[in-house]
Amino acid sequence: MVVTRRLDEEAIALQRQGVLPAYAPLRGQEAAQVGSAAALDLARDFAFPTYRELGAAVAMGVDPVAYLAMHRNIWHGGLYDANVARLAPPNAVVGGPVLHAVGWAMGAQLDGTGGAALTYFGDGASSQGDVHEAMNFAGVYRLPVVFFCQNNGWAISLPTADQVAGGSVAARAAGYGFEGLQVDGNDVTAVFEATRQALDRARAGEGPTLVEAMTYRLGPHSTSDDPSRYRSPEEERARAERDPVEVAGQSLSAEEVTEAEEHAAAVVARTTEGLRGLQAPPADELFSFVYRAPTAALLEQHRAWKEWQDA
Ligand SMILES: Cc1ncc(C[n+]2csc(CCOP(=O)(O)OP(=O)(O)O)c2C)c(N)n1
Ligand SMILES: [Mg+2]
Repeated sequence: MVVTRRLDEEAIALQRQGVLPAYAPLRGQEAAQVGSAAALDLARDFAFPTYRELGAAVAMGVDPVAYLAMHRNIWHGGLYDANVARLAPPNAVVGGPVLHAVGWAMGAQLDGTGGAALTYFGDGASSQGDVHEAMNFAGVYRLPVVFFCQNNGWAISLPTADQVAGGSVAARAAGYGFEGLQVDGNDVTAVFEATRQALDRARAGEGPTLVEAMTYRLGPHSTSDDPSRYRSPEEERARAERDPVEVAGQSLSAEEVTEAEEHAAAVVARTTEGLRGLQAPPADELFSFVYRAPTAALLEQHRAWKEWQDA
């Protein structure tokens, strides 16, 4: 969580310095992300992130340079191998990862591999039509998937209360025929336990679970957002009192916290250097990864593109 917090701060600084064109901060959501991702069995499971999942990537052992490469905007998604990392590329389509996770879970059920999918999505995404369809499908087929909602209070400038009727996101699960529960998203142990149990049930063939982690986005929606336009400093201050990194730190000794900070500082230094040094992959790769074998139309586009490039 400390590595995540410090990397998140550094990513914002790098955006301000013009190294990253844009970044989506997660300050306040470290427990939700780290606790849930730590519950995965990386030999069998697979996670599907949104655009705000640096903490999940860190907890899954993904190289932060490869993850943050997406924010350098030099290539689609991150530069890590999703199959090795067991983490799909970051997905900026609101609700998008939920569909992918359900598709993956259906594959896992057919293959009998025994793994479960864990999908991230927000309180705002929970109102997206695609998400309802994905959850209903997962409920009908009893797929091995955990729907992990980070309710951070806001969908950009829209508060949860203005778009979630029925009391909670978790309450919706009943309509799809599976369990929905709320957990303190600022308590890393509680998040870990709830996710671990949900993943265990999914792998045991007991179907999906919706976990709604109640947390708060302490920073802006993105580096181009100004939250003071839609919420008060009093609200932010009150919510900062349950800062998940500080909450977790209370169960550590001063030496352990120092050790974590030293480790984080080293990771940040390495990541900054790596990100600054990243070169864009050859633009030709635009064509190489479309189909396994290129079509005639694609070859023609590639030829025309080369001609334009060389002109
Ligand atoms: C399909 C789609 N619609 C709209 C957007 C624009 N958009 C980006 S983030 C966002 C709000 C998402 O809120 P939430 O799901 O609560 O996630 P959070 O950003 O709080 O993590 C919107 C509307 C988008 N990226 N994709
Ligand atoms: Mg939100």
